[in-house]
Amino acid sequence: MNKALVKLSVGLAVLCFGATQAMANAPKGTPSVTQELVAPPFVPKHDQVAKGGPKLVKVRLVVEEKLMKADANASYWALTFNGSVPAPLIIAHEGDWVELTLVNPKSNSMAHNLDFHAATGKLGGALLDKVAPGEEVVLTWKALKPGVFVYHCAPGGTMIPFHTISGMNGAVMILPRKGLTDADGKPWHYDRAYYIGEQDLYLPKDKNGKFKKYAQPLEGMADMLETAKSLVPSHVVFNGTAGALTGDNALKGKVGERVLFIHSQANRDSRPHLIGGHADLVWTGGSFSDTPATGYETWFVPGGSAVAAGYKFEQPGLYVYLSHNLIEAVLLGAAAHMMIEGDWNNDIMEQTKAPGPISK
Ligand SMILES: [Cu+2]
Repeated sequence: MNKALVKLSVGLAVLCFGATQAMANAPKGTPSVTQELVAPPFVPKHDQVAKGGPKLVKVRLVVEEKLMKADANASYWALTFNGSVPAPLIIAHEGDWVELTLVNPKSNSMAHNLDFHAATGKLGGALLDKVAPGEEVVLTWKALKPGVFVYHCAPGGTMIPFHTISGMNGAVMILPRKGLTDADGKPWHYDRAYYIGEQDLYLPKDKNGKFKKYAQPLEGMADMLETAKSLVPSHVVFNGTAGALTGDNALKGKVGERVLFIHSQANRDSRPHLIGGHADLVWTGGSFSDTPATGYETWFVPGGSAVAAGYKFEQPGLYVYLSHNLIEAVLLGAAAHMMIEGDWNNDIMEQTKAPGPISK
């Protein structure tokens, strides 16, 4: 190689290096932490109040296209990040950077990417993080807005609704550095947090009214999009499957504990309600920059968003956390159980007379 060529290639290398640095913009020396993501309804280990300065929070999502049950009679090709519907909750603090490694193994059939509603620019990163089967990509973005936010796959055109209604969505929680505060601005800490991802499914049926089966995801795409145009879901489920969070899989808690519920719906409106309880605090629209609303019976999750609600449990026993469109909750699947341990308080509720013959 002559001297001029060497100079040119060194120059190009510097340019390329410069471009990489511009995208991965956490300043040199920023401490990094690897966040171990977990399957919902659980949330990764995290500090509610940030310790020290901003960090680079590293997360890894691996695409898995897999068959899942919508209920006992229907299965669907779920397009997932890390194998769950919804995808895992990612947690950082305002001012942190999130470094996503997105891996699309060769065994998959399609390209996938991520649009982070919490991120700023390039369609939420979707223009920078698209990967074909056999590729991986790293995207770094700064958490500018505190709140809870949806992320979802958005590879372009009809693939956007197809991937999103096939389960390819999750949520990010960006906590204020000092943690959450109540309506009076006082610190509000939670004892537990649960992430409820609500999924609307539009599964095609055959002439006999049975749910169709497909050998791989793309085979059912045209049918599913046609069914979806009706805007009438065949299923509305929590955690990917009707009954995934009921019975033995009920969410758990104790009397006196404060529980934070993070509820996301990437495509459709929802209206969470806790039967037998309330929301003490609701961060309407998912924004932690705003003062939370207080004492709600039912709150609203606009399609394409996540919302956080906090409640201190006052009584033990069964609660049902559902979408209070009761048709969707009972007939289509959008219900979870919450089992609370503790001592009953007769001051709050008592059966003052057991059922018996009418006395007058
Ligand atoms: Cu996708």
